[in-house]
Amino acid sequence: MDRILRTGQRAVCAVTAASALLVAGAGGAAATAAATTATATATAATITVKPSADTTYTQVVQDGDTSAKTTLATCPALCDQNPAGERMAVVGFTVAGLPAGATNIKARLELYAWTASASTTTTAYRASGGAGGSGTWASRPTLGAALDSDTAVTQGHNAWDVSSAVTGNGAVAFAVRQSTRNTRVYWASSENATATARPRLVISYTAPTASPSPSASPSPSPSPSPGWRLVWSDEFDGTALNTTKWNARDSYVDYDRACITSRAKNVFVKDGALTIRAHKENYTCGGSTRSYTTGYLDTRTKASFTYGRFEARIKSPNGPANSRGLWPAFWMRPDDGGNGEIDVTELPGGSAYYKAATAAIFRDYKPTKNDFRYSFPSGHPGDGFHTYTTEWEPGVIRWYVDGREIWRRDGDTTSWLEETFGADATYKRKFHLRLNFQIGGWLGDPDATTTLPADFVVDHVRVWQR
Ligand SMILES: [Ca+2]
Repeated sequence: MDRILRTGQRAVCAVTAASALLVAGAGGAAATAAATTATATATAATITVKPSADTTYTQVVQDGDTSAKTTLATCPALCDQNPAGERMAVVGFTVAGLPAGATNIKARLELYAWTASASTTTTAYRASGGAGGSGTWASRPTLGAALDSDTAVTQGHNAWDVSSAVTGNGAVAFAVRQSTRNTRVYWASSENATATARPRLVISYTAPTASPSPSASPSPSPSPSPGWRLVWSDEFDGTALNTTKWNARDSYVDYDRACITSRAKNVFVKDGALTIRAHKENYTCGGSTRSYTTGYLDTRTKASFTYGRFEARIKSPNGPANSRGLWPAFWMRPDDGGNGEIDVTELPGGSAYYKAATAAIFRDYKPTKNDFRYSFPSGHPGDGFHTYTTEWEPGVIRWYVDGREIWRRDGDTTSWLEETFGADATYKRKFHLRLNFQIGGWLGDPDATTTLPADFVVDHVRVWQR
């Protein structure tokens, strides 16, 4: 087995159910994202964020409010005639998908109550963490300013305006306290069996520009902000792969159902673009015959970078049907083969995945990772060329699709970011680029409906640094 490929194992890449819970839109059916064009240059959109954690903090631990997580409870200081009976509900969210430059951001915290309760005042606060805590009163989060109050509880969803606490992507937590009516109010938690009753954060915003229309043929992509200097690129303008820039591998990996070949049948440059073409054909590699062939490029020993802006303009082969088991990706691994992976984008096919582009970073493959599935507000990665960009800088990594920021990670979100992607004087790490087109694996193998041959087309790859 090729050691370079083996050290880049990524069988655990891409999405988990947990990450799909963070943002509506992931997984398609959960989507409540709705985009409408307000003007030629601004787009109004809504995203609904599901809780990453929640709990009830209570002074009366024996009543089970913190363990019966199908509900959250609130109650004032004198609750059920117990003077030490206060409970508050704390709910955390990880907001992602707000584009850079979004304006008119409005956020509404919604909790579902099973029973209406007149003359019951509830107030939402910004909470400093604590949503995933033990639920004991001693460990309750610090509360910020009151954000919004309501004087009655209605059966169904109740809403508090928490706009001032949501200014961009990242983690945010809220506490709801009850100050009148000396009886508990029960709210559905994120573990409630009724999915539609679970807590949610509904965010509306105006995006600065509309999505560029995908074109059928290669064309320029969004320009980077000033300060970035182009240091490496391949526009794929020739008639053959430039092997001074790329290694085209002949190999195989355990998690890929295909044999990887450098044949022109699998990897070719034509009409200004690179194509990695997967075929259904019997081929022998590693002493056994597999049913597919594909291609795999990397720049190891030819181009490696510490920090930079990494971009590829890509057309995925994956549409809503006939794409199961097809998994193109543009990603990076360190030359030293150690910890760390940056996925600029992964574009797995299949009806459950084709709408989203996955951004991810890995520390190791145990796996310690952060990942995010970005669902296109309209269209999908396979409807034309789209530009996928990652800016890796000291202390922060940002991801963009078609020039819009979709996600970022920093030391606050990711404790191991600096350890894995930092570059101090004694441990300056260089990462090389990878383009591959995996067939099958843990998101599903191709089935009888999968259309092959299939083309993963790359118009360009560009790298900038500052
Ligand atoms: Ca090109």
